Amino acid sequence: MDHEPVRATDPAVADALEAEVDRQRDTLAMIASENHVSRAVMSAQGSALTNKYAEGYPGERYYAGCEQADVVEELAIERAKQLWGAEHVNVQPHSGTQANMGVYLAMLDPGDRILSLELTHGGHLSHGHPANFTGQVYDVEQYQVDPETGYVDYEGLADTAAEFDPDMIVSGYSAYPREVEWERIQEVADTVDAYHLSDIAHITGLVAAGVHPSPVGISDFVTGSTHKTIRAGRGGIVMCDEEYADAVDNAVFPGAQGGPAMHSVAGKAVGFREALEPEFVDYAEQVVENARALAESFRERGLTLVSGGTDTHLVLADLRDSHPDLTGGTAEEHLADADIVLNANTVPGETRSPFDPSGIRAGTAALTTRGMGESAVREVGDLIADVVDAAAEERTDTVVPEVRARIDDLTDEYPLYDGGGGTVFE
Ligand code: DSN
Repeated sequence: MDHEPVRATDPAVADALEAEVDRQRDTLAMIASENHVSRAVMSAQGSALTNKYAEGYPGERYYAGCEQADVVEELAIERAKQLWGAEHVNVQPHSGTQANMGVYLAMLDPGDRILSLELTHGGHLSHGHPANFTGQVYDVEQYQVDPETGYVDYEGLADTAAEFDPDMIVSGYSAYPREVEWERIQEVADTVDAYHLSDIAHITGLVAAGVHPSPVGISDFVTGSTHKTIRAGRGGIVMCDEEYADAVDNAVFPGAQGGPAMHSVAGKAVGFREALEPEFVDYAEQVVENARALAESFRERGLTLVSGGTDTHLVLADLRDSHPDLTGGTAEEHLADADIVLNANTVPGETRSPFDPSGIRAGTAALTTRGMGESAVREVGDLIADVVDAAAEERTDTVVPEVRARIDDLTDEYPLYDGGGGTVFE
């Protein structure tokens, strides 16, 4: 990484940036919402477009000098249309939450009703949590996953929708390991005459590659973030049919945001081009195969998985059965000591606090970017189980250093940003 210009003027920040690259190289990024972007995406995000104000949209800007901003934004839009097949795309949202905000502002009035999945069942803050603007501005009711199966309770969703009469139903989740049946939720939305927003933030890359069914053409609105499985750098995106294009564009700017972050839009354009290469389908397929391998290794070691397994890039383990006295937070801490970085997560029927919940969530997008296949990921699953067992039995003093040493070997074997990580990184 070229941090020389920073080092010349600001050694304190340069030290932190270099230490962060080292941290990413030397640890396994298993937070399911994270990934490693290519050098090309990073270069675009660090480009001179950070200087440019470009309020408006290509060809209709409020400021002069937007010729190159227009080129970049049009490329990002065209490539997104190719990837996801949407009629209309807005690539300006600063994040997935800003993308959702754009849709809510476009279609709802304050006090309107949103029906969404509970946060502890896999939903997201921006789907109506009281701590988020959505919970404060809109009237929110929530559906759940089936406590027995861990799959979305589609019948319960339909019953709640019939009673609550929502203006918008939100599907698409942050900690849900199974395929979402978009059509079933769309049928409910049709029955109660509600809009349907599908937030595919976590699975944008899987949907683009066709390894998870697409809600595009089914739901009215599809939102996402661009830095998770799609690997196009930090930001958000909204997709919809042409009939909602003006409403969405006006809601994103000037409704929710001022000037777009054009350097991020450039990152999106570059990352989307990478995702249009045939290798990206191989990558996305491998992400899912790796998540299945991780699930298998967890199951073999006695961990209980929400829904019993995975169809996506993530697994969610509920530690309460296997390790009743171990919290997700304690497991997360010891795993971080062993250089495995994942997050403690709430689980359906959560009995602990969101600050120290009962589950751990692990994703395979970043490991797959480093080039890992099923056998390496299965070994990582075993190493995670070793640390979890040791944490429950207060044996971490001996086990964590052993696991850390093995992770050190694995991160050398699957390098990052120095020739490793597949073709887009070379
Ligand atoms: N914080 C992200 C996640 O981890 O799922 C979503 O915004």
